[in-house]
This record gives sequence, C-alpha cells and structure tokens, in this order.
Amino acid sequence: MKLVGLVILAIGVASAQAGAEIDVELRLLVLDMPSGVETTTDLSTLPGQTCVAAVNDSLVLEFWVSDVGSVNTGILGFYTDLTFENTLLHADALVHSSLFDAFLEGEIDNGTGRVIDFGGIDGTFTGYGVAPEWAKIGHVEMTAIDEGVATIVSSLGLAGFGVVGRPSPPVSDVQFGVAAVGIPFLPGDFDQNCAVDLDDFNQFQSCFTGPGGGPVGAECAPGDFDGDGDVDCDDWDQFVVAWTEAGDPPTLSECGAVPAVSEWGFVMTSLLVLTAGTLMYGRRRAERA
Ligand SMILES: [Ca+2]
Ligand SMILES: [Ca+2]
Ligand SMILES: [Ca+2]
Ligand SMILES: [Ca+2]
Repeated sequence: MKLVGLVILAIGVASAQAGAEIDVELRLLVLDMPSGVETTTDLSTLPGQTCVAAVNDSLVLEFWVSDVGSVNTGILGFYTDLTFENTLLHADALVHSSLFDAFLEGEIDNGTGRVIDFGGIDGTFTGYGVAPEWAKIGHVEMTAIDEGVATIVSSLGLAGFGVVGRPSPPVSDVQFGVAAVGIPFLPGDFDQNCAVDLDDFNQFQSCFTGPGGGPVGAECAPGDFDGDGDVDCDDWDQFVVAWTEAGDPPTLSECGAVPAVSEWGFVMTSLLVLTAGTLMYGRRRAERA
C-alpha cells in the first residue's frame, strides 16, 4: 500500500530548482480538542486553539494543508513527519481525516519523539485545499507530561505529497508548519493569548524584582525566563527576544535602553582611550621612580 503511495507521490520529493514562492503550505494547530471540521477558508476561526497546556492535559495537534500561491489545483495527498520533545509531550493516537482517506499511513515513536509519515491520499483523486481553502490531513492526540516549552516541527514524510493535474512542486516550495506548547505557560506570555505584546510588557514591569529579589508568584512566573526565581534584567534580555509584535518593546527603565551599535562603538573607544591613558600614566610614574 505504501509503495503505491510512493509511486503516485514520489515526484513530490523529487529535487528541482527552488521556486520563488510558496506553492503548498502545511500548518500545525494546537487545540484543546478536535476542531470538528475538515475544510475551512479561515484557520483562525477554528475554536479551541491554544498554546498552553497543564501537565497531564490532553491536547490535539491538527495538520492542515492548502495549495497556495499563484498555481493552485488542490492537494491530492500529503505525508508528514513530526519531531517533538518526548520529555514534555507524549503522542497517544493518530486520527486521519475523511478527506485523505486512501493509502493511510502513520506511526508514533515516543522513544525518539517522532510521528512518522502521517497522512493519506484523496481516494477520489479530485483533491482538496485550493486556496483560500484549507483541508485537514488529520490530527495527533497528545498528552503534556512535564513542564517546559515543547516545539513541534513538521517536515515531509517518506511518501511525499502530490497535487492535482500537474507535477508536484519541489519540496523547497512547500512551507512546513511549526507549533509551540507552553507547559504550563510560554515565557513572556502572561495572559496566555499566544502573543508577547504590550499587555505582557506591563505585567513584566509590575513583576520586576531585580536580581535575587524573588521568589516570584505564579502570576509572575512567565517573567522569570531563566528560572532563577527573580525577574531581572537577565530575564528582560529574553523578553525582548520573545516579543511578537512589530518593532521593539518599550524601554524598561530598570534595565535601561540597549545601546545602539554606534553608541557601543563610542563606549568601547572611550574605554580603550581610558585604558591606554592609564597604562601610559602608570609607565611614566614607574620611569620616574
Ligand atoms: Ca500552489
Ligand atoms: Ca500575551
Ligand atoms: Ca536573576
Ligand atoms: Ca530570572
């Protein structure tokens, strides 16, 4: 069965010159429970999407594909591999959608933190997911097993992918999805809305303790990026990196502005001049003595 899938879809993994645009896209969605639909034109409207789970919570990872870009004929089939942190997540079951219902494949390996070749082919050979439509390949039922930030990364499975009525584009034209789950929270995201924005900045500021000023309560735990019990400028450095909005976060007065490169250049030059001056002064004193 797998061989047939390979024959049909092998062209999808054939190497070809890289195209300029994304032709096929795979998205990973983390939800509290299965969305209950298999096609949609707006993934953001699916209910129950989340980026956090408590230890022992079950969650669902859905796989959605769409034939996007300028040439869109529909997805005939798709097989994907996943990697995830097996110390944080446990994959329990694979559930295929009813769209890609032929040549079903998929295997869970919790020992290495992988889902292998999960997917199928549309048995009617008509295809699904011509943009703006998205079509669901299926979902993985998972359990959060320990605290941390789990990252789930998808790539192309052995059986590849196929599109309707044209050669499959090169895999370099496929955009693969990633997802993150904070167990029980994502650092920096105090209000658990899956973004690190101005509301979170305000909370970071009010949680600020300075070095060694903790311990911090649960409401301030998302601000303690390095887990050393305080919320200080070391944590601020990581908050700036975690910022998800356009531009930079506001300046945090306690940590000062990060000097621009040109200012750093001035600071370093000043230090060099001072150091050189001190050395010369010291040498002259030594010569006089
Ligand atoms: Ca396309
Ligand atoms: Ca937030
Ligand atoms: Ca600290
Ligand atoms: Ca800290």
